Amino acid sequence: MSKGIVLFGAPGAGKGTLADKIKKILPVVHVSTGDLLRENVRGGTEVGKKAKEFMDQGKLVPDEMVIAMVKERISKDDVKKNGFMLDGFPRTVEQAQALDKVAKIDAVVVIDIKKEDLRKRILGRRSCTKCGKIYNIYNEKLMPKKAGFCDADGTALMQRDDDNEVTFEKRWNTYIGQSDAVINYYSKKPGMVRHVDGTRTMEMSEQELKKVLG
Ligand code: G5P
Ligand code: MG
Repeated sequence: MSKGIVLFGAPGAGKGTLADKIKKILPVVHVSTGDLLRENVRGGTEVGKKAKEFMDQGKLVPDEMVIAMVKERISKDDVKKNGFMLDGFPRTVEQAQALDKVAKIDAVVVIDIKKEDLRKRILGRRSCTKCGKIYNIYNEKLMPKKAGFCDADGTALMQRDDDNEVTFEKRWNTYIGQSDAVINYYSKKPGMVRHVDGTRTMEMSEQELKKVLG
């Protein structure tokens, strides 16, 4: 049966990186609201123009915009067939309630990490605009082979507009303001929330991951 997975965690916790790992063991469709919003920003759409103001300030994009975007994406055939893995959604109780009305969630994976571990992750992150692959210039294991270019397709890597000290601080505060309420919401359903240690998600074996995902 197809799965509904939610990846939850602070900015830079490793949601996108863990999603890549999970995709190798489960055929679920990776839906990152941050990536969808950035695609809209790059494409100059109305959604993108409105969203950019919030994103650049490290604030949440209004619920109704993000909920509509996710509903549309998860109604597509690939998701119906293979299930989904949401990355960065839901981020508010309102979003979680809206999601419950249209989809069944099997697991909420919370990536636990301390704020002091996140700075280098955020400031050193680079990503490929073509395939989405994520790198980190401060970590030998996560560096691209050729500085500035994607290993997979040779595209020039980019740094996100919100990956700077000032916006990170705001994104962190936004996360702290909403995270407990969302985790409490899902904790009411026994067994739903599964915590993973964000300092060692890269080392987690396939077996460990499968156990977490049930
Ligand atoms: P995003 O795009 O969802 P954030 O802030 O939630 O942004 P972010 O920054 O994308 O999350 P991540 O995906 O959790 O972080 O982390 P990642 O990219 O995988 O890893 C970060 C860095 O650490 C990388 O360089 C990676 O190589 C490295 N790394 C990963 N794992 C490890 C590890 O195990 N060890 C080490 N040493 N390094 C590692 O949202 C952006 C904005 O969009 C809007 C908001 O404005 C938000 O601020 N938005 C929404 N607004 C409202 N509602 C929603 N649902 C929204 N979703 C997005
Ligand atoms: Mg991400």
